[in-house]
Amino acid sequence: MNKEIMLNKENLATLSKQIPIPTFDRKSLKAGIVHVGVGGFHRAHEAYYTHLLQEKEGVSDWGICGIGLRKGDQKIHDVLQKQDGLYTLIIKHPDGKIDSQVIGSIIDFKLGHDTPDLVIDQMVHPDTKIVSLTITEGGYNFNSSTGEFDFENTDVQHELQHPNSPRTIYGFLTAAIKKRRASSLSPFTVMSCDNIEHNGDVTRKMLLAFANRQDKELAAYIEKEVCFPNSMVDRITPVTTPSDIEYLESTYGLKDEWPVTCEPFIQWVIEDNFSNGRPEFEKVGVQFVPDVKPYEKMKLRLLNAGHSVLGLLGAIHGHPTINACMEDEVFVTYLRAFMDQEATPVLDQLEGIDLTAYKDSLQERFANPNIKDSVSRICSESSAKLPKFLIATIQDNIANGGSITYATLVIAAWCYYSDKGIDKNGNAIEIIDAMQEQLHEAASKTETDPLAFIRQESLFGNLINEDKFTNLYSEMVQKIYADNDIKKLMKQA
Ligand code: CS2
Repeated sequence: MNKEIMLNKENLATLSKQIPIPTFDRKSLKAGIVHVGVGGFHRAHEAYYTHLLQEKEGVSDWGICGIGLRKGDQKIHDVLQKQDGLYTLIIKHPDGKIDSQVIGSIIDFKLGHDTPDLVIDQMVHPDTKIVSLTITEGGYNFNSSTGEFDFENTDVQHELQHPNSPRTIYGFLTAAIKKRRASSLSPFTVMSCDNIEHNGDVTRKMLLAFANRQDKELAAYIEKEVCFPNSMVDRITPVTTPSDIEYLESTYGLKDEWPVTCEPFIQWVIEDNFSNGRPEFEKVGVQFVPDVKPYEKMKLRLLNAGHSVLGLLGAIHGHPTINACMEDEVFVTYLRAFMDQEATPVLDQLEGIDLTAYKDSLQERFANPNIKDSVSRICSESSAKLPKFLIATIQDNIANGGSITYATLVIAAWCYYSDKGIDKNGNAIEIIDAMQEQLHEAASKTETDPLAFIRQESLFGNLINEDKFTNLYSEMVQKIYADNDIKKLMKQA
């Protein structure tokens, strides 16, 4: 068998015989975008759109410098450095067709925990016009129930004392904005690409809260000069598996240590609100709109919440993937009932959007049998996701007198999942959550205090005082604990 060819810039010409490679001039690219959080999603979404724009227009101002702020980012840094920023995007269609191509928009990578000064310098560089973020829902450091900045965070406390050794995104952004200002450079745009309602407004509010404690004058400058566009981002991007790496080796003789897989669907709706110029992303299908809020709410409350509904119920039933859930009629019916009867009635008016078609398309996307998106990815960090994706819908329906049955069963399933960590067949479930210990501790009191889990105010706010919710939840959670037959309860809902 032939030896595989390593993915790097020297080998691109040889590889071009097997697989599409970047055809634009990567050497002349400047890092106009500094991106924090180079996970699979960024590589399937913003970096892909940026690649498409290069392919189409060959503009040299908009390459990407990746940044990792956490120790865990070392691996992606090492892989991308070794591969000269190149990686393969594997797009998996529902009919089994697979399109793979090498993406070339990432041109550099720096690590914040290792070399904070280099990260700040990169953000301060005159070429930098946008700092974009995919730092996950939990990375924004706000209290879910109050929406206020969490000053208790020890990293935040450290950087407030030591502004020159930042640790969180807020320390880095303030240090960089301050330096740019001192050098009379225009500020960059801060562009959040995370699944948070009003993601730009939230980033702005949190950064201002932090900056106000650190340097009030700088905070006033940020408030006046820095733009934070809100955006809705969408592309289902499962965790890369060893079989994806093997697929590239056996199909193309290509050795890529960390490719990305995703679905064909892609969407980015963003407000045209930039401090210092922007790429002409509209040329590659990005929608610029005056107000993105209705779109984000629709996506978070239907797609992301729908994922969590399937993920948590699927996890305790024993379905390994989202598409396995969608092969199960009980799950499909349940998902649609949740979307139609609970999520849709509390969405805002959306002109020109056919919600029925949107929900139909979500069902098709979830059912894509080649994506194999694990329920464990969906359930990971539920404590940061559910308050916005699902609990907000329960709260809105309580206020409106609407149905809360479908969403409440999911909360009861989340309690059981956090407590027992096993599925119906007794198999252990891998739980990944920054609040894992607290969740487990609260959930484990359920047998003596059925409402223990929902007493966690930072997640559930004042729902504990809503009898409609507590009565239903209490009944459901006790039924799950009695025999863990989630499908029976789903059918009864
Ligand atoms: C998922 C999202 O993390 C989750 O729970 O719902 O990652 C989802 O796949 C993306 O937002 C799709 O755009």
